[in-house]
Amino acid sequence: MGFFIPCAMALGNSSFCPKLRSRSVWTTLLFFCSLIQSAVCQIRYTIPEELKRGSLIGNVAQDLGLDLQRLRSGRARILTRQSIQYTELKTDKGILVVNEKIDREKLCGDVTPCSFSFEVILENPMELHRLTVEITDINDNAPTFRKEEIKFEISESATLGSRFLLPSAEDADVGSNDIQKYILSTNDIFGLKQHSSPDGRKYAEMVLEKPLDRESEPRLSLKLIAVDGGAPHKSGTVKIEITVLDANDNPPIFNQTLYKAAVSEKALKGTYITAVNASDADSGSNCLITYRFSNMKEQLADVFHLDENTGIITLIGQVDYEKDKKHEVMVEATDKGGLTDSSKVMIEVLDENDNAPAINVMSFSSTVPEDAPVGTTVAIINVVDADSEQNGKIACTTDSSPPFKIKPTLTNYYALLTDAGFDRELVSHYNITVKATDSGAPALTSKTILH
Ligand SMILES: *[C@@H]1O[C@H](CO)[C@@H](O)[C@H](O)[C@H]1NC(C)=O
Ligand SMILES: *[C@@H]1O[C@H](CO)[C@@H](O)[C@H](O)[C@H]1NC(C)=O
Ligand SMILES: [Ca+2]
Ligand SMILES: [Ca+2]
Ligand SMILES: [Ca+2]
Repeated sequence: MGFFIPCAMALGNSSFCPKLRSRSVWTTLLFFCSLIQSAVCQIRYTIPEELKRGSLIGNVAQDLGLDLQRLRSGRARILTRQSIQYTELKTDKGILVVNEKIDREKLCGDVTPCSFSFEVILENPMELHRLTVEITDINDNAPTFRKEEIKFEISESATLGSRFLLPSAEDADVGSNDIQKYILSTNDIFGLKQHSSPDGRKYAEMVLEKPLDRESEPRLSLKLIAVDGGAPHKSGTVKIEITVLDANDNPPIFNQTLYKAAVSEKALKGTYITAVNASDADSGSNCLITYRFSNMKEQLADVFHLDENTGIITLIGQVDYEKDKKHEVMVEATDKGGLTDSSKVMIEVLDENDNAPAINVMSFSSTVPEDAPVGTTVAIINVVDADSEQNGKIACTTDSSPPFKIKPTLTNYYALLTDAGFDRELVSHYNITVKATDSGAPALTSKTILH
């Protein structure tokens, strides 16, 4: 626009710089009167942004020392190069008012101070006055984060003092209305460290102050709050979701220190004996457990089997009560990280009546004189039964009674005695059957025939 130069030249005699006579509550006024170009007076008003349309900016007539008559006759009007007509000159009152709401953020962004200028022109004679309106910031923008939520995955083994950069917020306002600080929601684990980048932007880091423990707190939800310095403050919040990743910090633990089981000595191969069970507070492969027997006697390795995944112990061989009444084996649980626990399994072998009494004739006189007295010992018999209790409790009898009878002597020994007189002419020869029967259910019997 070319009118500035011609106007400035055309002026020269008509203007003066009036004294400041009025000052509204929220405007300030400054004059710059050039001695060289005395016709040009600069007036500067300062107003806050966001005033309503029609709000008073300044009394231009008064401040320029012009009366309303002169404004009218001079057809006073505003010349501006701005596309938006922010101000309006009310010639009837001689005041400058807001024509269009002014948004400082839109007009100036981060630039401070924020102002725009325009001219008031009068004709007959021509006068040109420059007016500058400075716009001060109000706190009309809250800090905002670009995202609503940010996620972290942090190992529970992270060392104390580890730092995690947090996103910064933006606040379109300037100066003290811009972000002043960050606050982290109250928690026991993370602290906050605030920094300023070289361009003055503030940002924060989260600092690990207490150890993480996935087992007790697998997830943490925190909030980062950005606060500006306006009065009143405005703030913005972003959620911080922390997933605590597992470290193998828990060994497997058996649910019992001793497992008791019993197996019959008659049990078939594949018989279930018991199951051991360890659990591990960790997750993923850190809680995958395998089981094995530890320090097991070699011969038992063919008798018992421990499934490494299920912990189930089965019989794969033969147990014999008569050889071992119980077996004690150690079991070990190992997680994938190599941490272990051990426990004991006591397997009682249940006796079965699987042994018949064994009859041994220790001595036997195959001939007996006809006049042998009643009660003469004919044989000494030893009977043993490998079973125990009732299964090994023996009764010894003979079918040839009379003239013989059996009498227990020492433990496991029996005597076969004559129980009547003999008459060789009647019976010259006897076949004596001795029977030994245990008290098992069912009972087992052995016989032997003496002749
Ligand atoms: C192991 O024992 C725990 C409790 O002691 C139980 O919750 C779990 O189901 C058991 N595991 C198996 C495989 O039986
Ligand atoms: C331990 O685990 C075994 C196998 O799952 C189960 O039978 C037993 O009841 C558990 N013991 C306890 C004390 O929970
Ligand atoms: Ca603000
Ligand atoms: Ca603002
Ligand atoms: Ca863990």
